[in-house]
Amino acid sequence: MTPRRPIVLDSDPGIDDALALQYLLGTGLWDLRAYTSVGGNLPGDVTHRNARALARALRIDADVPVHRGAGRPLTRLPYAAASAFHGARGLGVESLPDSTAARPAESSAQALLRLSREYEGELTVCATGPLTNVAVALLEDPAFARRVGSLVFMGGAARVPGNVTPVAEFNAWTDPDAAEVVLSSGIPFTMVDLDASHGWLLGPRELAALESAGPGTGLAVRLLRFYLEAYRSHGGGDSCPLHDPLAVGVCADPSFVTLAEGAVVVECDSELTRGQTVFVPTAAQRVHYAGSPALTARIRRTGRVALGPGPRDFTQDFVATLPRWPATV
Ligand SMILES: [Ca+2]
Repeated sequence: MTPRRPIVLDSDPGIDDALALQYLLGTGLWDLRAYTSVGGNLPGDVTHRNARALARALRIDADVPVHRGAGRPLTRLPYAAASAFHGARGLGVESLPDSTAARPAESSAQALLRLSREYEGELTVCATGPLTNVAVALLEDPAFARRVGSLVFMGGAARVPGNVTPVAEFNAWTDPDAAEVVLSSGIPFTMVDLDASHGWLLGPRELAALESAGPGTGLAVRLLRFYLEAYRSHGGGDSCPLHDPLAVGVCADPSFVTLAEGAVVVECDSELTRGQTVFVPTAAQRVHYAGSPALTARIRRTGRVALGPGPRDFTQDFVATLPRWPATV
């Protein structure tokens, strides 16, 4: 049996964040060293409470510390809550009891920095909310970028429209400055964007499969019903994307997406295009920005960017994996 690899899940729960956590545990592939919350879908105090409650519901709160993260974006005003998709308190209509575990003294960024030293070159960081915590870690210690083995994050839109404005995806829009700090840092990143996540949908058939899997997927089914209804009422038809779980999937197997190498530059100045993630393929570097030494240097910081779904069926894997880690509620 291969040893489980160290990972931190950094998230802003959030319905699909909750599903991502259960999926991660269900894979059995990971040694979850910390669950770090960040403000995003809702303010930081709410996402932290949700993260603690989810850790309890998924029976990990005695073993996995849940750290509190950034309470606001780096320079922007606090979040416009995404309650329309996630519910007034972030987890549909659920009100899960808080964990009784002690609250760690370290912030999310401090935990990320410590773990990057303990597991230098080996640590995977999976971020499914705005990149504020990762940016704070990088601002405190830029060498975090070279100690992290791999950063996989859900966010951005490379070649498709955004989902909060015509050009911007929610996480990148919420804290564009943090995203730019991260993507210009040299950290080995994989961007799991709307280009890919809109390719792996969950609909009534998959919901029925999860429902028949027993009580351990009851919480996930209730959350998904709320999420599906939100997508339906926003014109999404009868299915919803699996944004955050897909990012967790890609940490273990990139073949769930189709990747290309290049730079991603985040628009931070214009209010019109705030949070737009401009993908500059590596092959195009000599063509673009010839007149700008600053941009020419910037686009040398490259990573992997998903341009669409990949050959392996993520929706199927998600439905098969979730029941392997039953929730208590
Ligand atoms: Ca999220």
